[in-house]
Amino acid sequence: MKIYLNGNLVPKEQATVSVFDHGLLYGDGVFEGIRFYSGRVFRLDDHIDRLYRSARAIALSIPLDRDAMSQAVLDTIRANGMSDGYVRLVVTRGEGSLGLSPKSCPTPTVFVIAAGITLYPEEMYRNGLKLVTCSTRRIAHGALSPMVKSLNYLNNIMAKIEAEQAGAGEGLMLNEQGYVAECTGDNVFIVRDGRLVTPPIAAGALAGVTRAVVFELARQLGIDIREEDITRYDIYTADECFLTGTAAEIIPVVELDSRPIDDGKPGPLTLRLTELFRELTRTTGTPIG
Ligand code: PXG
Repeated sequence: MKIYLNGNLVPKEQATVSVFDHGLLYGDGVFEGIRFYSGRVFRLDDHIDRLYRSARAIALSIPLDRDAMSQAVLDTIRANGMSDGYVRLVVTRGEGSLGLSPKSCPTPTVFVIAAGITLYPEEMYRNGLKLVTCSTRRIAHGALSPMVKSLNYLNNIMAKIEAEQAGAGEGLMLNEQGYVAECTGDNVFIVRDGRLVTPPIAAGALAGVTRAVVFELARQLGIDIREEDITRYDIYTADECFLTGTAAEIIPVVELDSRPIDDGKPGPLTLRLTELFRELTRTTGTPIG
């Protein structure tokens, strides 16, 4: 396996980062997770844009321009001879001295991994997954913008542990006000009276790339789609529910907190969107070359 590290493609064994890297010491950095299908990278520009927005928000200056960064992603995939898989793109504050200040970090560390990812077993795509509400709240805007895809995922990890301990496939995260924000690594949607509803970004949802694709698909299908604050009640009583994410794609949810959603089976609109999404991933994207 070849890894892109600071401008070079090196064997995995040589792809090492200093123990003084602030990405490791403080979680100071940003990342993206990107998929490629059938030799094309899905929504590469959207992911690169979000990476640069995340970096700007934490005052981290990425030492490559967007085109060079996109090229690094494509080069890494090509060097590994893959046509389908997952890319992890990470930019950290870089190596520095002990102490929080980024002033001691002159050069950010950039690395790109191309690998496989399976987030949920295939059976969950057919039968749907179960959610539980986590007591760990989604990070508040006043603490660190939840829009930043930073290397600080500890609160989501705590929520994931809660979900796993409860035997659920995913954990639902609420914001400080008690409204639904999202799941630990996915956005959440419900179907109610033929309409799609998802929490607004202001509720603490990440501006998901897959979430945006669902907005496009809904418009194509002529289905009304809205961003509205929702509560757990809205999920308990929804006609359908599903999650979206780069790793998860679109996955049906059939239960929340032991309450079946509608008849406890994946809903028809969820299945239709999944079909259209899969079609898009097979037919669009930036060619690996
Ligand atoms: N919310 C959060 C908190 C995320 O981290 C999403 C929503 C979905 O966004 P996209 O753009 O992917 O549609 C994410 C992204 C993992 C993993 O290992 C999850 C994500 C990214 C990378 C890895 O579970 N989710």
